[in-house]
Amino acid sequence: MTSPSSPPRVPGSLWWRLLRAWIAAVLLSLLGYVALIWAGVTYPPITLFGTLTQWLGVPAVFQLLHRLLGLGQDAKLLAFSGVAVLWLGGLSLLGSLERPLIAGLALAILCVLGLGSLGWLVPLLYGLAFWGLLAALQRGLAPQGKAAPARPDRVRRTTTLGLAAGGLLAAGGGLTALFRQGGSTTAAAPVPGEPLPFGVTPVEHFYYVSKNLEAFDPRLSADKWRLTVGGLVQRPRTFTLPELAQFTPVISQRTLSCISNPVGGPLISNGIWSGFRLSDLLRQVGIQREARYLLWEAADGYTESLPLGEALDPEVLLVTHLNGEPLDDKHGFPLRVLIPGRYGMKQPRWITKLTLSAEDEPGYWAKRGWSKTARVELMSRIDQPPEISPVVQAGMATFIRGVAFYSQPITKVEVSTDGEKTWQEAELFKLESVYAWTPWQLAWTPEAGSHQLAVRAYAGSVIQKTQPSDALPEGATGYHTFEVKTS
Ligand SMILES: Nc1nc2c(c(=O)[nH]1)N[C@H]1C(S)=C(S)[C@@H](COP(=O)(O)O)O[C@H]1N2
Ligand SMILES: [Mo]
Repeated sequence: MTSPSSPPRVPGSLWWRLLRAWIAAVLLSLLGYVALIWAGVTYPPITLFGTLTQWLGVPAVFQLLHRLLGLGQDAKLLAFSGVAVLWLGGLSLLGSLERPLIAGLALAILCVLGLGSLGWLVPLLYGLAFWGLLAALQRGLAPQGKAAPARPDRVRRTTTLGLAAGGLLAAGGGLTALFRQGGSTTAAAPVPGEPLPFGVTPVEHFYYVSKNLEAFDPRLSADKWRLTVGGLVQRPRTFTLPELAQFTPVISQRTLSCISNPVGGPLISNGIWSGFRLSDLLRQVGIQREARYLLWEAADGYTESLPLGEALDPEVLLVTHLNGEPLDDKHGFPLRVLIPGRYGMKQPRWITKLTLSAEDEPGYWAKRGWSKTARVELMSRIDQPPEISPVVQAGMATFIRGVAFYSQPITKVEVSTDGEKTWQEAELFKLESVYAWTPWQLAWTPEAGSHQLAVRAYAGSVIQKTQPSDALPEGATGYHTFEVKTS
């Protein structure tokens, strides 16, 4: 006997609960996606993908993938599909718990514990939303037995099945769209003689940093240069420059920054690079099972290393051209490495040797106290008015302009003209690549006097660090801020 005030029992067997949880999981994923696109709210499946590729960066997994499929963009998309299955499957299991509130709580806690970089706000939102969805579906779709037969159970069951099938279609459609869209590594090659696309740094202005005096930088001859690939590979070999043309060409717009760039500094530039995927080359030489790290050597004795799992990321490129021209001597002729999301020190120029190894070997700068991973910090910079001649005309409409950059898309830039008391949102100019910086501008008519300018950027739930810190060892943080006067 049930008391009249207790909620109607949910005769829904585990099977019906799973179906409802599946519907809630798909709805939650769709809502989350909309929140990502419209408001830049971090999307947990993407964070999960990042966490897993970091932890599962074990070569065995990637080797299996590459044996099965080769290591094109497809492997990365397949890995993401795996994450989508894990995410939706996990949510369905959680959601099938008897109490929606417990399921929502469990989701929030799992997100906080498992996906540390989400913080607590996003898990809280997701937990609440999941709870709400599950509760609503339970109320709307549960067969109510003897209670109030508003609608016959048959209708509820059919609706549940229909929604679940719709969810299956939506999930399938989403993944297909992702596969269609393919990698982000595509760009139009610049046409020689024509102006570069907006936001791209001309080679003459591309920043330059070297451990060598410029006069002692390598000047390599195209004929004599060789790339030697050895260590734990199945078929060690050397490549001449023309032999590299066998690999599928890739063009990608990417921003490169030096880890020693101070806040507001000039050691950051954006170029259109062409080359090919490192993973294609590694597939050709074959990877031995014990291999764990990739060690680089360059003609100037510079060394760096990368865990093999990360080296197999299809976005890691070996490039021969910058802005449509062969690399010049300064910028690494004939071959240099590009790794998204890392500072320049992680990306050797003039490379001559590539060794797979079971042991890591810290790189040139890592041995000297700089970061081992060299992941980029979220940054923003004011370019106009220039800090070196900070004078503007009183009462004249003008723009404050600059750039922002991170390893994930910039979602918001704010500018202050009153010493960080108030902030205004700047207009963003998205470039064609997610690996490129984001130019921004804000219209401004300065009143007579002096004004303290400042800028800060956001990438989803990642906020630019306020705390000023020196570039050594992990890269500079803090806001770019300076005073301008009116003339
Ligand atoms: N072989 C070699 N590669 C190198 C370096 C170097 O000194 N030697 N410097 C690194 C550093 S610290 C940076 S910031 C970038 C700079 O590249 P760019 O001068 O083409 O902008 O190259 C990296 N690759
Ligand atoms: Mo650097």
